[in-house]
Amino acid sequence: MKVKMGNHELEMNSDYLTELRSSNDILGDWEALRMRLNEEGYLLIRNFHDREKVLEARQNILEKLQQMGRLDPNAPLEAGMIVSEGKGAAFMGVADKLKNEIPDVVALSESERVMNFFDHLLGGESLTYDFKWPRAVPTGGNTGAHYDNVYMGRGTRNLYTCWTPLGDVSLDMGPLVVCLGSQNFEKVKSTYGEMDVDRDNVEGGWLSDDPYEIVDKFGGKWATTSFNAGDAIIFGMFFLHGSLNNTTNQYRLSMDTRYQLKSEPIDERWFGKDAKGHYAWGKGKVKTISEARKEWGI
Ligand SMILES: O=C(O)CCC(=O)C(=O)O
Repeated sequence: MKVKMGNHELEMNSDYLTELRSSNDILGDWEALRMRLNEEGYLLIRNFHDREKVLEARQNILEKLQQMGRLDPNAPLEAGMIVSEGKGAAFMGVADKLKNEIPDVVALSESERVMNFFDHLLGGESLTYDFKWPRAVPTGGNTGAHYDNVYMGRGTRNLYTCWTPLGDVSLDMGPLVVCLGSQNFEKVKSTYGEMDVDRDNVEGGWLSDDPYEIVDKFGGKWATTSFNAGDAIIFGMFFLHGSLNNTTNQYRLSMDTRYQLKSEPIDERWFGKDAKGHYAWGKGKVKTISEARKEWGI
């Protein structure tokens, strides 16, 4: 099967793209899970969340999209069909206001089941960012390859992203795609990976929108899968990822949320009632990623 990432077509099960491996075989063995996360860079867990709670969160976000006039009024709500004169993406990063607007989405990210998992995985009491990134990705939408550290690297490095599809997300709906091995791209980690978009003001923050360029230049292999509601994938701050294009006329709904130990330093931008988020990025003189990459020698 062929899929798209930006302007590039990739063949599933080829030299450039493979299937993600699930870690359900070692669930409950915390040492094994930590080792796998460390060695492979991610944990894909099927039925990580209570599927019913994910479907409630989906309903919640769909109702919100309907109120915003984003959905085709002639299609069933559950399909999340985009209105024909679609306005593009919706949400993409919200703090306190969200708690009232899509409470079931926020509750899912902070559920006892999720927090218990991170308490065990991290070996202590965990916390989650107040800021959440729910996404309604339209037809043609995708995310280019990036490390999350460039957006949230001011606190502990022992910080994890959990990407949760809010519904079943097949390959043509644009699921998350990760670059296996990118946790070991030392030169990329110490240059691009140490960038801070609010300090360095580099356009977009993506290392590249070309999946072939990454593999040919730095190594690794892309990997993705079809996700079902309930599944989640967890990875650290230095693991290149993005998403495939959504080629359907339904919104791809997902959320990405962050977890760390309570005892470790936090990145203040993402906490509190008035979490300021990115405050300087995109303002003033912006550097292009190609200029920055030239300077870094990558
Ligand atoms: O959902 C996407 O398109 C991108 C998600 C992402 O970049 C993340 O989870 O950090």
